[in-house]
Amino acid sequence: MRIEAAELRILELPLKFRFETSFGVQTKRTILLLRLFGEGLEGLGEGVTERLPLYREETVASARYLLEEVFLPQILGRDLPNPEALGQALNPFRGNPMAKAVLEMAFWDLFAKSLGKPLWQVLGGVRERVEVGVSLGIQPSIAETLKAVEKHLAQGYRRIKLKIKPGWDHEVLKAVRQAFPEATLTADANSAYRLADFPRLRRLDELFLDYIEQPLGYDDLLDHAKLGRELATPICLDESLTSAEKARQAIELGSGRVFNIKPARLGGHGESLKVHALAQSAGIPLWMGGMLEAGVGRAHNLHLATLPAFTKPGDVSSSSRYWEEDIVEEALEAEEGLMPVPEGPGIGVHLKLPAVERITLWQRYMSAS
Ligand code: OSB
Ligand code: MG
Repeated sequence: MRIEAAELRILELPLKFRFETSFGVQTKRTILLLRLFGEGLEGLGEGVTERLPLYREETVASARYLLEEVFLPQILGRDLPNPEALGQALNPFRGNPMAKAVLEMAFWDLFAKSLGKPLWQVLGGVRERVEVGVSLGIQPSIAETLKAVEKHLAQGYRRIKLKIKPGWDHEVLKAVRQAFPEATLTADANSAYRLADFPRLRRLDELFLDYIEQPLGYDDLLDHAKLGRELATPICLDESLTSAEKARQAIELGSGRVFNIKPARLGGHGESLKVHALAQSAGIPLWMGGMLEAGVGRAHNLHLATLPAFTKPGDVSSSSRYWEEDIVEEALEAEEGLMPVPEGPGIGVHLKLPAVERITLWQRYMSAS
């Protein structure tokens, strides 16, 4: 597959809701969108960096810099037979998995299209629908939280995840547990606690959460292992898992009993497949995370979530929850808590170009000389 050209854009897409977490409030996404062109086909990738490094260290600006100045010049005009070859081209550059993932995932889309197959089949998926739940931001009150939980359970979502932080944790979770004794509930702290908060975290054990996601440092493995030995509730890692090497260390240390996979955080599908294999042999259940993706990232996530070790509901809910108008033609909508994987070659979604144009803040077209 010779890469003939690339188009990189920065889009700004307003969210339908205010999404509050322990690290801040989001009201819109700033999206890096990559179109890769080769052999008459187009591959699509969507970045998950934001303007500020509040979730992990990378930003829209750092990812754009690397894509424009380093990664794309490196591969334009080159003939890359498969995603492994692209991985090798990116390998000398350290870190920056989110920037790498934009290109890597666009290339997988292109690669699957060149084979004429849906991406999920090329990745080794085993199902055509993905079980999903929702991630609910911190609400203004407990009453509003209960209303939001009720609404999404009624829509058929199979798990409710609540964002928590010190001071917004036990009380709200207990109210939800009392109102919905049978619901599958989880909590995501986005690194808001320290090991010294153990007494506070231990109180959550009485609420029978399926897991608590990333309670401690965004890059930590050791303290999560220590905390995990003291809590009955399993710990799930999100932020700390940025590579297969980190996943191997997490398994060896016992840092988490559940893993959240986000291909865009791990450097792409190739690295995610390695984590999937490690988790499978260690008996660690996986679920597909989300970063408020628009249609391109959401489609990629759905394809990867068809692999066998994804046994818990993911954060890949209906596109219409997030956006008045998405950037792809296809509707990505859940029914009874199941998201159908888009059909057709590659990721199976097509850009709605007029909508993309309207929200483009910046763009650059680059071609092989
Ligand atoms: O920690 O999983 C997270 C969104 C942005 C950044 C981090 C996270 C999230 C979510 C939203 O929880 C999941 C989604 O609905 O896409
Ligand atoms: Mg998380």
